[in-house]
Amino acid sequence: MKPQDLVFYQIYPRSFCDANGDGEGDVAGIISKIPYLKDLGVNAVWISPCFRSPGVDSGYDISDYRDIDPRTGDLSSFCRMIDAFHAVGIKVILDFVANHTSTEHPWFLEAKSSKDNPYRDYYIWRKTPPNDWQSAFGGSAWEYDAATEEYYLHSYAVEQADLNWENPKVREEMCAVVDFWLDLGVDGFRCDVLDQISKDFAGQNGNGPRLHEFIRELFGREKTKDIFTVGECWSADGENVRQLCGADRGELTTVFTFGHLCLDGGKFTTDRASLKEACRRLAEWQTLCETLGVINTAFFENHDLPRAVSRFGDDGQYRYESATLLGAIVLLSRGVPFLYQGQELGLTNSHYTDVSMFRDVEILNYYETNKDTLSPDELFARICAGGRDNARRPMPWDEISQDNFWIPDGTRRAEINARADLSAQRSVYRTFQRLIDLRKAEPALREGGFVCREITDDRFVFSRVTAEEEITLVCSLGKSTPIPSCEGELLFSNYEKVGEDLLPYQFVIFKKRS
Ligand code: TEU
Repeated sequence: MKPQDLVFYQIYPRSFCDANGDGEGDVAGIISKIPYLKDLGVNAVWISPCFRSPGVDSGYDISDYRDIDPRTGDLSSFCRMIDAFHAVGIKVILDFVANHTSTEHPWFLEAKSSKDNPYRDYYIWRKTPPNDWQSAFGGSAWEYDAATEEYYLHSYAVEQADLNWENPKVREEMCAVVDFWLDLGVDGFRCDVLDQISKDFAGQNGNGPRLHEFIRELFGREKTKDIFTVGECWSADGENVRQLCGADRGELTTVFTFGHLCLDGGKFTTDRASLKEACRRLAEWQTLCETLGVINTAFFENHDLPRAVSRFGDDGQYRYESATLLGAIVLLSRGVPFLYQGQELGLTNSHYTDVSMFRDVEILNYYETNKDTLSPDELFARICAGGRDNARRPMPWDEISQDNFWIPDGTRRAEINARADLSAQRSVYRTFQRLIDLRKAEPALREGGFVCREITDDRFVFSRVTAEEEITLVCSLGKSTPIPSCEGELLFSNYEKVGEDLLPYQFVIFKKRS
């Protein structure tokens, strides 16, 4: 199967489905929802980390790469889950967290025990910090260890120590981790902050000089030649992407880049994000990747991002319309589309006014750093708009909230939940289903070129084109606006009627023979 034939759905296990009622999503819960995913039409899932972990960064701080966290399940249930996905034709990729381990990982416990421990060099130690790198979650990225009188690097939380990829033993260990999961049947990996594994201590923390060599050492092997890999590469520009994407050269199938989502104002901002600007950048990136001949990804959401319908759409009156419009943009784009759990229900951000509602280390650090300088209203408004917990609230399967869940709910569950959406006349899920079906039915949506027709304040129009057909998506970016003249057969819209004007957040899809 070609990468473009895949439609991915990201599962964040802790918050997906709690089958045993202990307050944590689990493997049994995921298995119970396979029919729901199959019906939606996705044919691949990315499972966020649920390996053994102290849980400081919700699983991205791994203390055992080869075991499943007991809160989520165990290795044998996890393997049953992989088989159950495969049985219905859904591929499974796992998160591969290569840049850092938990400081509870046995390697780090050994490493910090003494300077001459054989594991010392698995991590990055310095007598004095060689630069002023900051941790992504705030504060210096160098942490002093009083016992051995050196600093170690942590690009993320203090409890996430960066591995030293210059050490060949680390590279061997990481290849062995990849092989362990391939032997258990997984189809590939989403590689967490992969562009940070090679360091350039005199420059930025990313895209170091040995990055491509390290990636080829991991994925340029006989055993890895047919797997699907997607690297999370925040700092990649066109040239980096050209080098990174090339499974035939032992590098990656594709990458996640974030240019269309890193808009002015930063992460914790209440400034309204511009849908037009996001579309403009997305279109630019689509065109560039096509010119470069690489496979790109298409997405608006993941477990680190606020809900797209709240950020770019209208999560009040036009929630159904804007959620489905954003879905249409992703699912009709060039490359490999990724949906995030709950996006298919049009889940929204919620508003909270008490710090006890949050669990994310990034939010809590931001809160601590800013609580004395910002007013509580401003601080909560920022956290609620940009915080990662928006994506990590429990998946609302029905209207009943679970009191003992690891993260408090407080979402609009009574109104927005899977049961309600599936029986609603205007169901976000059903519209996503139709869009996925369309992508499967129309080669142009998988193989076709990307042609941006128009981006104005009011409209975004693009076509996917092959020698035989042309499929055009016409979007209202929020207001009523005339439909530009589009030839061809009307396939469908997220409104019942298609008139002379597009209505707010309406999309219309046309098909024409070339
Ligand atoms: O994210 C990398 C990353 O850069 C984000 O942490 C980003 O800086 C932040 O979300 C922006 O607000 C990956 C994972 O997706 C994330 O969940 C992890 O926390 C992080 O790596 C560390 O493993």
